[in-house]
Amino acid sequence: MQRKPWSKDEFETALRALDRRYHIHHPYHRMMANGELDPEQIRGWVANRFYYQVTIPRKDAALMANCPDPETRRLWVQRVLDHDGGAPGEGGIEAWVRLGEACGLDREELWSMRRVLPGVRFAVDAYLRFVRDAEWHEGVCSSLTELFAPRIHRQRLENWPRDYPWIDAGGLEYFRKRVTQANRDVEHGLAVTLEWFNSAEMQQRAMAIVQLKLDILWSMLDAMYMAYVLEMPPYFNEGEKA
Ligand code: AHQ
Repeated sequence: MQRKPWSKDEFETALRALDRRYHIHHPYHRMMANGELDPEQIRGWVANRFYYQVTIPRKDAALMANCPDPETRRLWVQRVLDHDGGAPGEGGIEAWVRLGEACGLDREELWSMRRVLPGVRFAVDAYLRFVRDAEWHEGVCSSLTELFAPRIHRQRLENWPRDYPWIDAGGLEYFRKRVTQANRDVEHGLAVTLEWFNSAEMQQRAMAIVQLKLDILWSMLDAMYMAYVLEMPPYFNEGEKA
């Protein structure tokens, strides 16, 4: 157990070392990066991640509701606008709908949430509930998996046109925007986290919070791997003799 607090540099190094558990290393994501996913497996990922995308601004609004500091809310509200847009047809959720359309999913199918797997729903709902109930600095800390996000978005921008030429490149706009938005998010989120979690015990708490979010992201892909790679969606064996 850590006895004295890390310096800010040591603390940041410890947070960044968690990249080894980021979902870029999940088998589903490795298959994606190697061009091994078939169209149905891509559509399953897009449709399930849509539930995560529409939940992010609700998570951010929940954090703002817990935060008494106008300066922080003024910065954090940008995250809500990034997803909800400034007007109809704008924002990250709309860009994700366009990603879905480019992959052969229509708007109604995405918004119906028919394809969302129980494991994905549980993981995403756990994220929203954590932030809704957490002290707001802990909510800020939980967004720091985005330390590792620019790399995963750049990887898709590089690989998808080569590996998934059947997907119109215009659908990748979401990933393009996230590279800069994630960097901006992290600049603020990391500064708040390094400043606030200033005792050894609090820094261990911060590490556990980021681990929780890594578990959330990893579990989402576990559910998708079972369903779309192993072809064992929930209750696939219904009716078999026990
Ligand atoms: O598209 C993503 C996004 O808008 C966010 C917000 C942020 C948060 O507040 O937790 N995390 C996040 C992430 C997004 N995309 C994921 C991906 O793999 O495309 C990565 C994810 C994250 O790392 O937390």
